[in-house]
Amino acid sequence: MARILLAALILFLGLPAYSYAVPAYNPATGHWYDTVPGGLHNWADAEAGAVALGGHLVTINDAAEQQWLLDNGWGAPFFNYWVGLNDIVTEGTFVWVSGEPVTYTNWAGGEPNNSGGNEDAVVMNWNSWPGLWNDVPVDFAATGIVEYLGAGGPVPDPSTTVPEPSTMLLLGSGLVGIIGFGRNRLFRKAASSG
Ligand SMILES: [Ca+2]
Ligand SMILES: [Ca+2]
Ligand SMILES: [Ca+2]
Repeated sequence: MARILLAALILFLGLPAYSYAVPAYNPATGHWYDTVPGGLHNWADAEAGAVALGGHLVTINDAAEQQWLLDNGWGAPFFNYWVGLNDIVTEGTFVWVSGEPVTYTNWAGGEPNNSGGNEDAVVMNWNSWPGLWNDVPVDFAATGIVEYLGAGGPVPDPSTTVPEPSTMLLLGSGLVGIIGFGRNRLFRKAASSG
């Protein structure tokens, strides 16, 4: 019985690690990220969707940002995500659509290969390799990741926003007490199952 309770508790406590909350904020870059809505798009439509939200397709500036994306909802292999890198203007010269300089690359082996002579946009998570990049045709269908500009970001979802302390006080001490009681029970449970 204790084992079942412990397993249930581990499952309960572990759930947040597997259910990603997007939009997501990366404290290292100070930017918000989200999935461009509407499912699969060609590269231009994905970028247009990102601009409409107030950003661009993601610019991966360093290995830390790449890893952060993998750890925060965009890490599944075979799920191709558009990034902002492209060589649409000059074949072989890759630039970020955000205008930021190329300071980091994470190409899959043998890429970019401009296969068929018309691969000018870049997806990450190519094949079974989380994060690795491949140049593909611009009319390939993939999901876009938007990186918001500056400190800008999406309007916070009220259902996931933690109330300010002053709001908590207005809600009354009764509710606060219930939350506190629930928390204490949870922690006691965690402590007793060891
Ligand atoms: Ca970036
Ligand atoms: Ca190309
Ligand atoms: Ca390629």
